[in-house]
Amino acid sequence: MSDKPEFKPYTHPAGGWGAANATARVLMEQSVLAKGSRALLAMNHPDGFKCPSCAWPDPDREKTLEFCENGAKALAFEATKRTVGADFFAAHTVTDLMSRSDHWLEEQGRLTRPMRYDAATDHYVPCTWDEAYAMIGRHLRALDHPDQAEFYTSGRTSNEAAFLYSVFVRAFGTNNFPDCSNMCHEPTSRGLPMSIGIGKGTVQMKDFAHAGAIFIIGQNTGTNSPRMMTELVHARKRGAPIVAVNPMPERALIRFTEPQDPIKMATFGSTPIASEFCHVRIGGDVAFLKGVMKTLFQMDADAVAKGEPAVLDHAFITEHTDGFAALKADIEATRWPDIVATSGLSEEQIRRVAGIYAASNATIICFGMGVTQHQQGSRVIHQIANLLMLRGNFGKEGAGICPVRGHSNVQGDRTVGIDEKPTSIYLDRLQAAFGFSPPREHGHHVIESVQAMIDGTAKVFIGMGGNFIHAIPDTPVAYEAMARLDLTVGIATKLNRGHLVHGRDALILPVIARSEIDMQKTGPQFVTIEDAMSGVTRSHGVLHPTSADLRSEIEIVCRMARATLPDSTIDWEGFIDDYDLIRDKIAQVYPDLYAGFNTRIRQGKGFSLPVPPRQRIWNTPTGKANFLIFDGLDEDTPIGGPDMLRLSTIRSHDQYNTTVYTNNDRYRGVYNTRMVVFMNKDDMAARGLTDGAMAALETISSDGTQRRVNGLMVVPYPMPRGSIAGYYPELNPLLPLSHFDQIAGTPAAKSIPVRVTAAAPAAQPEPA
Ligand SMILES: Nc1nc2c(c(=O)[nH]1)N[C@H]1C(S)=C(S)[C@@H](COP(=O)(O)OP(=O)(O)OC[C@H]3O[C@@H](n4cnc5c(=O)[nH]c(N)nc54)[C@H](O)[C@@H]3O)O[C@H]1N2
Ligand SMILES: Nc1nc2c(c(=O)[nH]1)N[C@H]1C(S)=C(S)[C@@H](COP(=O)(O)OP(=O)(O)OC[C@H]3O[C@@H](n4cnc5c(=O)[nH]c(N)nc54)[C@H](O)[C@@H]3O)O[C@H]1N2
Ligand SMILES: [Mo]
Repeated sequence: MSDKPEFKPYTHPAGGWGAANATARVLMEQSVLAKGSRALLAMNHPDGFKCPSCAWPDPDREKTLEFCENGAKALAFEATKRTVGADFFAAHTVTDLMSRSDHWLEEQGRLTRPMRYDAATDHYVPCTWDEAYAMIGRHLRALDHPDQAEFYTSGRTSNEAAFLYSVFVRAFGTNNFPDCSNMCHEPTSRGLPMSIGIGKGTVQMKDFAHAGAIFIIGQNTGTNSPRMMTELVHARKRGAPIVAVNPMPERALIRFTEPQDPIKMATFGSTPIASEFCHVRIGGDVAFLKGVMKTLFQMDADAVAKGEPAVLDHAFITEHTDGFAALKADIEATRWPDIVATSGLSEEQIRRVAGIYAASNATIICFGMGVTQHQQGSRVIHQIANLLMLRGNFGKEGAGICPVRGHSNVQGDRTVGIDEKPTSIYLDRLQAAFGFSPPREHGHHVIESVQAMIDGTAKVFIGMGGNFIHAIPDTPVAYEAMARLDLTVGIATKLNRGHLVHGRDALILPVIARSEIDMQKTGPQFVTIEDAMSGVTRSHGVLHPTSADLRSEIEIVCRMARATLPDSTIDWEGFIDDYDLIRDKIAQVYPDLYAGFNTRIRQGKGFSLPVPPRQRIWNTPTGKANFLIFDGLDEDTPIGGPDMLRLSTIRSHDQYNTTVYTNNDRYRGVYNTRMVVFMNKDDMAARGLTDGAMAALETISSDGTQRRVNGLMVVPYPMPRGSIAGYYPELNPLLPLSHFDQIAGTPAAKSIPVRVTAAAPAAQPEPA
């Protein structure tokens, strides 16, 4: 195949041989065939390690293999034989590395030893671990106030490391915990408690087998949580309808072949997935949800008038909810023409979906970034909860809300203390368990931390995993702000852009990965994670660490703490030797969740944390599940004129967030480029754009800043009119820092108002 950018629509089912071949190829390319397949056998097994890719739980049924194409990719790129050591950094200045693509940086391999930035030569040079810790301690102790430091966490970090990190940072004196979840499911964590008293999903894996219908709103299952496809295939095979709501007809939501189904593989068979595909406009989900609820109210009134069984679950509504009358008034006042115009869906289709929902005795609604990353993302979730409550779909087998989380431990990190707004109960327990008084002032989330860097009040940035600089909005502004910091520290497995956009002093600290053996004084250690359904499980690495000079995240946290807080009475060294001691402390700080942690985690596959709505217990101020009202239908502030397009920044099939595996996106038919914009043919024609034309996008905003990305290939695609899409992180320069959800602080990355400006030539940096 040529290496020219091209668009060739994909017409096969997703999964199947394409996925099986891609799995074999990626293991081969990363030269990890032998060790990779050994590791794959151990992935997601009770005595193995948890897949580093997504937060979807393991099924209850026994299978010999429990991985997917994208899990295999994540593993292959983690277990790769390629390494970047001292020689690599000696051969490249940081300026040189900056000119390379993200894909190229990722391809170079695993970090092997601690490195320090040397401004005199513009190279990263080797340093010892002790020098690194001393540098961190020196910078942190030199600050006027602990709030001048920002402590980022990405969601691969284990419960044990995240818990100790939060203890260290609070003992140091700040609650500045920007976290990847701030950009992700924070609207779930902050918005959903207002409805049902907890910011977590209420379904368990076994519910999928009992659901009468499943909705998937704004989530690209086949790419981002492929193991969830198994549940969808099973549901369809037993006749449960699936409703997909998405501006892109994602391939796996239409047809799918399980790569682990030998008969379907041999016969090239496949299963249709969505029985109803709702081609919603970007930001049209509230209109859709209100339309479904409007139909339900009408059906209920008709049924009652005819003396037939009610459509709404009035017993549940009376006993368990608050705010029903106000919701009913709001929904009934919402007009069909507005619902149709905003959602882009026909009244007929919305009524049909309401019929599916009304006919199902137990419904699960799943959702992803297509819901959360809007200016009113949290309030869209309230409407999802409302719809579920109308038919008592909480605390019932086969029913509930299912936020499909991203990073494999993003939910767990928040549970064990990575929270810029900690509760006083938690802080009191922390004080009792560790004997220091933690700061009570709330700290920074991601947006606030970037603002502090821009304002010059932040001086130090420490990144526990992740690639902060490429995940956040307003890339060029963020680059400049980051470069003014006194110290940046990247605690990471792989080299990424975040290590190249650095402060005056900078460190790269390489860690033992999830798949690798973590050997300490008391023997090999395991860590734990909490999946998207609140299941806590063990993770034991099985591969030998890439280099002897790697350290565990836990050791790095403890040694940073010791270097920063020399007089601390906490036994940091003891935690490094024996991770059970950390779990004992977690149990002490969270007795309601983690009592008996060390015993329970060793039994079977682990245990589930309590989710009160499963028992119809509502920890809200009213003591009930609350129907909440969404004012109007606009998820995003209307801005711009008739030429405005809503841009959604999404993931390709071959990337993991900021990690780009290849420049292809198989299911969407894009090859050899990521600089594309998916657009409806009529929107193209209205702008004089032809297939494959080059275009530039410019953000529409009122803050006086010009945000523009050039060199985008226009791909004609079945998008609704006015809705366009392109890839994250390449399009993050178009996302203003001020464009975020007011409840959660989550950047509205799925709804950037833009216009197409003059055509521009291709500008894709892809050096050899
Ligand atoms: N292989 C792989 N797996 C991953 C990741 C990865 O990058 N690669 N990332 C992980 C992480 S951190 C996360 S958070 C998840 C992300 O997984 P997803 O939640 O699937 O995230 P996205 O790919 O950003 O896009 C979500 C979907 O929303 C749709 N969409 C866009 N705007 C709207 C809208 O207004 N309404 C509706 N209804 N839909 C809309 C898009 O078309 C797309 O199908 O996946 C996790 N798993
Ligand atoms: N425009 C736009 N922006 C977005 C999004 C979007 O959809 N559109 N999505 C947002 C979302 S949902 C998220 S979650 C964020 C993601 O933001 P991040 O979580 O910050 O980014 P990742 O790309 O997942 O981080 C990858 C890096 O993590 C490091 N790493 C990998 N494994 C480990 C490990 O085990 N330990 C340690 N210490 N490091 C490790 C590697 O060095 C790798 O380069 O981006 C957000 N930004
Ligand atoms: Mo995420």
